[in-house]
Amino acid sequence: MSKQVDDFMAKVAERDPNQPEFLQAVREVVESVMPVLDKEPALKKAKILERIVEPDRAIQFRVAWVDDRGEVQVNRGFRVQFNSAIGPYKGGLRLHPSVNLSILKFLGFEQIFKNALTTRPIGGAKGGSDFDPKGKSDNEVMRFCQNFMNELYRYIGAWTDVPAGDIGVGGREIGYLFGHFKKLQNSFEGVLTGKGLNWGGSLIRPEATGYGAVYFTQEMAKARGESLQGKTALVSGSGNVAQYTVEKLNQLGAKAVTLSDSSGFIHDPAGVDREKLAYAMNLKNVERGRIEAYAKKFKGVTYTAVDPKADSNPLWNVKADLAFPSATQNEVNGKDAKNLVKNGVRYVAEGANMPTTPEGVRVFLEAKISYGPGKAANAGGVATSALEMTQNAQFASWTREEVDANLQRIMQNIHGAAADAAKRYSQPHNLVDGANIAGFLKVARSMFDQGVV
Ligand code: NDP
Ligand code: 2IT
Repeated sequence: MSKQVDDFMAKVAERDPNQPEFLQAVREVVESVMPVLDKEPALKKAKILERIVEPDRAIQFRVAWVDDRGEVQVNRGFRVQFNSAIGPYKGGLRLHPSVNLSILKFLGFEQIFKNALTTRPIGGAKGGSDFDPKGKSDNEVMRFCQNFMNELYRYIGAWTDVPAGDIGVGGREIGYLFGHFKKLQNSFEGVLTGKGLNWGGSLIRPEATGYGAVYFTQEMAKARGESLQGKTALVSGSGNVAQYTVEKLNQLGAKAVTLSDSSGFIHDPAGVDREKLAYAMNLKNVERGRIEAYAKKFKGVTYTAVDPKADSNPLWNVKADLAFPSATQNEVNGKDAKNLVKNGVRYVAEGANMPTTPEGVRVFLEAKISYGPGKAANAGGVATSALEMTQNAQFASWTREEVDANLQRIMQNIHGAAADAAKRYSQPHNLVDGANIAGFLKVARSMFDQGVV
């Protein structure tokens, strides 16, 4: 089997040798689905795997804008429309200096299977820019977003492609993007999700990724006859996903003891309670400050600067029961994973996309801990985006309770589908295979039905 995987990957790598993140994401899926394809000769003959690794299209464009000093700035914008077999393209926009085609292709590729797992009719896409929002004024962010939309608007629409937030894109950016799309197209439509509540947004969408990751963990705990009550959690990141992960953990009687940003992490052994979380949210969302300030504000909290080039991240060496990597890709390497397992972490749920390196994934699977890969564990965000699309299409607004009940049901279904596929095709504890196979089969069969396109 590994020869078949290696041969397939050699062909993918030949086309895109300089896209390491994309190749990493593809290999993981190919390793999971290759044995299944051997039992599905029709899908094999139709070359579904060869087709699914090629995006429907990848759009790249110039974004020129003028900063507050009057200087012209030039950024690169992208939208990778990966697959529309089961619905309109759907996936976030990332604004971060590291953004390039490899990163957006890995994200768009994973989005295909994640979106299929949500049970909603949404295809896979991702986009963004190497624009760095750090240190930019609101006006600069608005000008950037408007110029980004000056090109993007041609390719998106409520029935074509519906972008949303990701790193560096939250309510503020979605507002600027939506306002400018409406200006250009003269159409008030559900073209973006994560909108404000007064103009077509859904309750619970801001909370959904973090809440969903915790609901998913609850399902993994139930499968072991356990609950999250009284458990201690490591959370990385301090943005949208991390914040609402902590909120839901608190509501369920668990305790988060860490938060981080790209400079370092805080360790708060007493736990990030409601009041401290409110402080952290204001710090990150309003003041747009650094997480280090949290350690200066509250007693008994330590701050550790993290060197991204070091061979491990000390955050993952803090003792706990649960871990929620919720910052960025490849933030947990093999050594970090070993530290987590050694310290007794038995549940890992990925709020971020592909936060664990392949070596780290192997450590979790070999240790047979409960490990929820990003495509499954963080699917609550995009699932609730799909609920926002449904409300927009109906000109309706559901209550908080309705959306939350839907989200919980969807996370239960995702866990169930991944666990069933793992049992049927792989090993019962292997939710990586389970999520990849369950997501893949739905899309693959849809592509097969629709002919060679
Ligand atoms: P935010 O922009 O709100 O927060 C990102 C957080 O991660 C910040 O604390 C940021 O620190 C940190 N971070 C970003 N890049 C790096 C890096 N290269 N190294 C270390 N830390 C970094 O983004 P989100 O919370 O929305 O996204 C976090 C993760 O969750 C991403 O992987 C995203 O793809 C994924 N995700 C998001 C969903 C959503 O609905 N928003 C849905 C599903 C997955 P700093 O402030 O220093 O940059
Ligand atoms: O990675 C993701 O699933 C997201 N950033 C959310 C995408 C969406 O369309 O809500």
